[in-house]
Amino acid sequence: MTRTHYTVLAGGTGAAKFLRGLVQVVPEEDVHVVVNVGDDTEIWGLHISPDIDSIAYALAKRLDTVRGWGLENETFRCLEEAQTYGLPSWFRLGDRDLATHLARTEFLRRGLKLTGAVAHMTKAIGVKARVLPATDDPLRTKIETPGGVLDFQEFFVRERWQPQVRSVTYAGANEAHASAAVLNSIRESKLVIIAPSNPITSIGPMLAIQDVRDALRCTRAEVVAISPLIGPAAVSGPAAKLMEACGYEVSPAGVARCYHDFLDNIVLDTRDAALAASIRYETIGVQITDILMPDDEAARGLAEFIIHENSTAAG
Ligand code: FO1
Repeated sequence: MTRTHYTVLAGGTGAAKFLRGLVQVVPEEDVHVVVNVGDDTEIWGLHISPDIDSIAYALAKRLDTVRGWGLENETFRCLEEAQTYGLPSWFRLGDRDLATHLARTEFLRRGLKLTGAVAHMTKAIGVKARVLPATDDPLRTKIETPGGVLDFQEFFVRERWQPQVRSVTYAGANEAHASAAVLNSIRESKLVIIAPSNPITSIGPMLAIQDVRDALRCTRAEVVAISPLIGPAAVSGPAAKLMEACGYEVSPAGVARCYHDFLDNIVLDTRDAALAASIRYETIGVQITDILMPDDEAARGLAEFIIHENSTAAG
């Protein structure tokens, strides 16, 4: 059977940028995106799926690329009004973004699974790629701090990722299963790409689902990860802090170790070329290029590099 699609494991901002590049290089319909749901939360009774929305909005060219989340040209008048009633306003739901959360919550209430709701909604906004929640089961990232256990959004947005982190856990992971669509996408892929997303809170929750990890170990496709770190610093967000808290070396070599049991290749930034020898020693291939994506043009360049470097394996 000819394998025609590319599978990308994705979190939010970094993955969204990369996907904008990838769909300039391969047909968008050939892209399957398996997306983290560990960041999902409930605000004002609405089911919020931040990573799914960032990916969908980016592919629909509607993402606010300056903020890295939500819709462009957004207003927050409902949020202001909600404050009048004492509703929490630390998580900024935009007026037009609210329609997305209302629609998803309504579709779930009618009995659709998250996968079905997302398929319907992404089609409606013109996304041709398949956007697949990693699981339809409840899976939530929990951050243990000295002040107590926080949901991911409480830690990331409300507390601006300042509290000390004692541990990270994935509530529901042991009971969660990946959908058949996710497993088929990984197993039958031409190439699996791990986006430059936080290994602990964006990719980690998906790897905590045993089916997903097994599919990555067993797939015939090569698996290539793009480092979300340059040297010891995250390109954006708390990846470095969380890796350290989870006992990983804070470097692209530490990222490779997070994925050691299924990773074939890792893409490092030119500035980290000196790390290549130690990673290759662990039998993971190293590919070196400029991994920063300040704009769509740079993202296209990175995607082109990855498809080209891994095209023999992809067949
Ligand atoms: N990120 C923030 O830093 N502040 C916010 O108020 C915020 C609101 C928000 C609303 C909808 C949505 O889909 C995402 C939102 N995000 C916000 C982004 C989100 O917290 C993170 O980018 C991801 O969870 C990390 O990948």
